[in-house]
Amino acid sequence: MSSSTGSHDLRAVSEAFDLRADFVHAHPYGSGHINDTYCAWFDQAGQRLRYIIQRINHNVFKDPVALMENVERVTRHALAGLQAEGNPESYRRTLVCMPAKDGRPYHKDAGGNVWRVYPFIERARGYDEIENNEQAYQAARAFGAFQKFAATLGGDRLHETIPNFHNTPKRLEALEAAIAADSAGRATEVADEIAFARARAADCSRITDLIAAGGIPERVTHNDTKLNNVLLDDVTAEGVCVIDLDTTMPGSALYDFGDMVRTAAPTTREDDPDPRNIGVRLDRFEALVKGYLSSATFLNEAELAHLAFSGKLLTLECGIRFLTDHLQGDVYFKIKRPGHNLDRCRNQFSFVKSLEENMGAMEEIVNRHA
Ligand code: ADP
Ligand code: GN1
Ligand code: MG
Repeated sequence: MSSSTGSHDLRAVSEAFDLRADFVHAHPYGSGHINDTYCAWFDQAGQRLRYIIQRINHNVFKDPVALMENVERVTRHALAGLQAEGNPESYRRTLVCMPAKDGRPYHKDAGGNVWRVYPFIERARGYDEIENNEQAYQAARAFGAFQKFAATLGGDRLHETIPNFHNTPKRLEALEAAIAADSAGRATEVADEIAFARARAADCSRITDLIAAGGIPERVTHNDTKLNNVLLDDVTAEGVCVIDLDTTMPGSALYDFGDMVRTAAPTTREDDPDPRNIGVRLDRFEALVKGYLSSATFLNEAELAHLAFSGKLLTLECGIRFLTDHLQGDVYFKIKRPGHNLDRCRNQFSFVKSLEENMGAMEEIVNRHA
């Protein structure tokens, strides 16, 4: 069987890890925009099992070793907590870093790529597009529980794997720089999108101002809570495992709730090329609020007061990032077709408009449940 996927030899990579199993084959897996993810099958003493093998995108994450230090700390703490409570599925409820043969939680290859291996979480999956309110409820409940557990981490502050990741004013500045440079010659054709972003500069700084003034606390947050970053049980839909921990670091609870709204409250997927298809479903939003508040029991008044706004902010920020990447020639997010980032940007900005139109109703929903 072939072990070479693209330019990477997955058999060779897996041999750097202490898996005590024979490599069978590997194939690209999932729809993440950042890392190179593979599902790799092994034979262990006659039993087939699979692992997730990932190459960390070191263009996006400048210090993959520091990133893995974060991931190792967070996952060890989660496993210890699950075992202490006697959870019968402790290795299914958290990611676990499989050790490399040198004992590290990662392997650096001759080309400078940093690789890691996680057990494949079976009988659960992540969704690119939401199907029902129960999924919204369970995903939000799982991310809220993740924040609650992360608050018990203790020790040093986690590394900031991407500095200013959700600093929306800085994201707007990056857009202005990309417009000025216009390195791909695309600025004139996106004048409407540029105007849309500029008209919302005041929104961009609303949360960062509150954080600076001390009204909104820093917490350990996930920072990438899109719906497909939590695996839901195939049978019960329960959120069994929060994944994609690369951006788990100091942040605001609102960044996490906002990104759930961005990905679990719309009527269509993030890259639907027809922006008219996207709008907010208030029943989905309500399910998110209920699920999140069922586990995130620690929020202060200012956080609660900005839950509805956070969805708009994170969607605006993501649209700004897609537009910036389009202007820079698609250097950050993986794309599958020309104009993909522009489609994503238009879709996100259209969702921002729908959120603006429904802000009163969303605030009323939060008030009813908070
Ligand atoms: P990216 O940062 O590129 O989004 P992720 O860590 O989210 O990378 O992984 C990409 C996809 O791989 C996920 O959306 C999920 O479908 C799948 N995946 C990742 N880790 C696991 C795991 N341990 N078990 C099962 N599926 C996984
Ligand atoms: C990326 O890695 P993935 O696909 O889960 C991105 C998020 C964006 C998201 C948009 C490290 O998430 O910030 O919101 O795409 N992750 C990083 O879909 O930039
Ligand atoms: Mg992901």
